[in-house]
Amino acid sequence: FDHKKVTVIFVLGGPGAGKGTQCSLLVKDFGFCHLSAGDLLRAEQHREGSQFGTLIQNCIKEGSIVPMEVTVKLLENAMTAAIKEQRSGDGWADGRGRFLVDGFPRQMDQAIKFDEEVCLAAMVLFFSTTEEVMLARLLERGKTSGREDDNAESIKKRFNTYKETTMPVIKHYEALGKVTEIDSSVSVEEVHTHAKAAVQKILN
Ligand code: UP5
Ligand code: MG
Repeated sequence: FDHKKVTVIFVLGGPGAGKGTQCSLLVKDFGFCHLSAGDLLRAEQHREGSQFGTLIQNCIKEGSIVPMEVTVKLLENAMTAAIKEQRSGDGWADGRGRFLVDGFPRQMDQAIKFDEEVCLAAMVLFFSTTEEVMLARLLERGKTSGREDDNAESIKKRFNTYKETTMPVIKHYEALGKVTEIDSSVSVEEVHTHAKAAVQKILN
């Protein structure tokens, strides 16, 4: 993608840190197109005729990472479609597509592939809180979410993958000076105030 035409922000943080919640609010503030890698994978899992259904289902339940080719392709397709339709609101007012890429990249190989083949991200929003907080949120959400990975056993595996595989990605972008870390232990509104200010900075 032409860097002059798109602004990509990666949104990272542990399972249940509040990535999706905050992205929805930033969409309203700035007219971003919100692409959740997890949501795209879940949609692909249930798409009739998909050859990846079982693979995705197993990875999600085990909290492991789906092979990057699948996820990068889904993101690329979604971005292309959004640009074509000029989907989302104000983000297109200045002729630029604005994307919040939520829950991606969560493994170094994905990060490198996306940087090289899709585009460079302008910044990384990193929502951080404790495992205790994340566990409580996920178990609560699990009562109604229907997500196959919102159970104690899967959550434990997701935490491990996050620590071992995704934290190095965050460290990588930190070394490049791209990360803004936001404490997401506090209320949705407070987290949003900080996230909004951080995004505003790079859009100016
Ligand atoms: N909540 C949110 N913020 C709150 C706050 N400040 N105070 C109180 N409550 C708050 O929030 C979680 C819950 O907490 C909600 O009930 C919310 O109301 C409440 P949410 O905003 O949904 O958090 P989020 O960080 O988005 O949590 P999510 O569970 O979506 O994170 P994951 O990273 O685990 O899930 P994701 O969908 O990104 O990935 C799922 C799986 O897909 C991965 O485990 C992996 O197997 C696979 N995957 C890949 O293989 N590759 C990828 O690139 C991406 C995913
Ligand atoms: Mg999410």
